[in-house]
Amino acid sequence: MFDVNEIRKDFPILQREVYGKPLVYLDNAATSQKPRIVIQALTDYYEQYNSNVHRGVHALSMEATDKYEEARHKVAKFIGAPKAESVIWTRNTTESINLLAMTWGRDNILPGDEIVVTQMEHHSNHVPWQKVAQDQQAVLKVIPLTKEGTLDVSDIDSYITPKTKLVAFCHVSNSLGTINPVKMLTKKARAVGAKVLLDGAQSVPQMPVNVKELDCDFMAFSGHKMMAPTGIGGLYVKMDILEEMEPFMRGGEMVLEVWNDRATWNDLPMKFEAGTPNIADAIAMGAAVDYLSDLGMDNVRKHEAQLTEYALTEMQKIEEIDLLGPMDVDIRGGILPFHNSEIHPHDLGTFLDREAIAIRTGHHCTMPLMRAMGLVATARASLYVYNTEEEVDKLVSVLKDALRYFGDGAKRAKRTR
Ligand code: C6P
Repeated sequence: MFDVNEIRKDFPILQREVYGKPLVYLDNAATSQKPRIVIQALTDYYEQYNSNVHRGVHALSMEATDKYEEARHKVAKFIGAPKAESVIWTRNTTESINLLAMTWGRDNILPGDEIVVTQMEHHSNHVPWQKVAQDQQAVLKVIPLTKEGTLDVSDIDSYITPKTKLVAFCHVSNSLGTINPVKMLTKKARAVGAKVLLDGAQSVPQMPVNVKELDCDFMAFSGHKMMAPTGIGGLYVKMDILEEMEPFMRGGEMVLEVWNDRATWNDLPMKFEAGTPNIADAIAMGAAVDYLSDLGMDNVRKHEAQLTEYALTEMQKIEEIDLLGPMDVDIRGGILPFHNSEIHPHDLGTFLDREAIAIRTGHHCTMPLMRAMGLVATARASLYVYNTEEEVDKLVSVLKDALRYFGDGAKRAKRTR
């Protein structure tokens, strides 16, 4: 394992104070903090070899191209992709899924086909499929949840049927923390000839993820949740599918030859990367992957599971709140949503903020899930590799102060499950 206090020294922002108090950053599911080597990779690019990729014959351009493609290799290896070309750079998970929906989705989902998502999807993995279903006269099916916040697979064969073309689901839910049974769902999808899209936005940062072992056809992920800058992410597509897919955007870099009336496409992955790409952030994502690989993703997950277990134990002692999501850390990531029906989560979030504790409040871009749970919003703390038990203690202690401050109503309001 690693020494968390040593790790913290690598993140300049964790040394800062907010309102004169040490920052307790527990909003990692929204975006993670960045280690110095990632920030340095950005500076190095702009100070030493800033230039365009795949275009120039000059030294700077070749250096930038090498570093940019090297980063793709690192990311591919990190997620277990057999080939670097099967990873397309995008801005984030949202863009990855939209790219897939507008290319593969439109070309392969036909009238009467079925797309299956789950009740815990982020809007990014729900709304694009609504659009494909509407446009293609296909049917969108939603796998429901148990009251523990896991997928209710008791009737799974009525959701994944011979009409299913795609099963799209999050590996880890951003609103519940639930780790979904990828292998089981993939097996079900395979049995009916459907493809599988994994939303890895919350899992790739937190645990070893290997697309080959998981046998998914597509996986979307965001750099900014795994220590890389904002504005860079990836879409993994199985090579044989990617070779058949039509381009998403058309323009420079993605073409091989262009005539007045037609064009042919460049090799993979350039075929899907029209225009000047986000070079600096891609290279910095390579640095983020180096950092995480040095820590070891097994260790990252172990730390997360231990801290989550600790946080769940401590937070369960607070009578006035409901903790949402499964209580078994084997099927839970470091995401801790909680709720009290008498106190708006924004009030709790603001109270915590005054003590320099950063959490997220709201619907977390999962409105269908909130609706299914009969809630409008929750408060959510989310952990990462640099968080400590002391920070969890601080959260618990200030949360108790908040509940006292907002009064007796808080106590009465605990929902009965
Ligand atoms: N969830 C959260 O606070 P983007 O914004 O494209 O990088 O990621 C979208 C996304 C897709 N799927 C899951 C499971 C996610 O958690 C997210 C982002 C953030 O929960 C911002 S809403």
